[in-house]
Amino acid sequence: MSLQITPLDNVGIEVSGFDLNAPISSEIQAQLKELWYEHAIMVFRGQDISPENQIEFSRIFGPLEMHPLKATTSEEYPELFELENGGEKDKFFTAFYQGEQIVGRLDWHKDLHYTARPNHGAVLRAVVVAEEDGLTGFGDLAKAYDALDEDTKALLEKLEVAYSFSMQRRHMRYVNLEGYEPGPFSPRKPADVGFPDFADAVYPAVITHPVSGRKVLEVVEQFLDRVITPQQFGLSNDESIELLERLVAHGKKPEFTYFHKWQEGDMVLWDNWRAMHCTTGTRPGVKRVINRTTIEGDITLGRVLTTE
Ligand SMILES: O=C(O)CCC(=O)C(=O)O
Ligand SMILES: [Fe+2]
Repeated sequence: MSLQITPLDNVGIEVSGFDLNAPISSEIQAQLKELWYEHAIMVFRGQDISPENQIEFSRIFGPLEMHPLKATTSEEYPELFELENGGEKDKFFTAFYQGEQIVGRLDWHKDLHYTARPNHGAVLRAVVVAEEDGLTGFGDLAKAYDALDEDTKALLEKLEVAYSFSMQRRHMRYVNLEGYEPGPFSPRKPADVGFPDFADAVYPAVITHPVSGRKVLEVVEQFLDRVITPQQFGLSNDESIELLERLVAHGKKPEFTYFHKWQEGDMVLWDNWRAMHCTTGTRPGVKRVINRTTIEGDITLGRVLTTE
């Protein structure tokens, strides 16, 4: 048995040539892990995979983490996080974009970024495929970093960026708010969804991937708030804002991103230390179910801000 690798559009790979339901040899496991570090985003198609097998497969890449939002984990399989559109909870995730109601749209983000200790990765498996929309986007921030000019790279070595957790999208400074209106049931504060009020998390503007050693642009639109003390590094506050706007736009360029259009039997694994992701959402009433497993982050990449 040997793995076949097909590049996806721009970033990531599709991996085929093995059966996810059969025992996976330690040799193949090692190859899969290596590919994960090399490409960050991996798609598997046409797999008729059970929840147990998803959990077992995910463990190849590290110990699994339970998600803090207990209400959305599966009762039977605590490692599985169930993401559902088209059900009772839709109203809490519904907002207006250019006058259109959309359920579950998420800006580009890294999971648990706001804790300073993001999970290492995650696996998504399509359980019910939305009849339209419901794409998941992935962006490779190592490739985005590599493509920056040398002056920007040198500047970023000196800078730190802060992420400020908030429940209200309109409080986020670097997402596109044009034509956005929250829905009547959109959560307004962390306690509304059982979250603590996280303190700001700070990261170097460029991190070194703990395993591969690659440099990763640590600038992602969701919750992004500011450069820490920009004047100490020769930037006015205005310049630091323009820099973050430029970097956010850079990371989202088509050449660093891939949008996965789900089909039945699809599974996607990504490296959350390197890649960001987003979701396009669905129209109200459209059913979409994804099962997710989370690979623990055993390293703190940022720091929780206590003093500035
Ligand atoms: O529903 C999706 O496609 C992904 C949602 C998401 O951001 C996540 O699972 O971390
Ligand atoms: Fe996410």
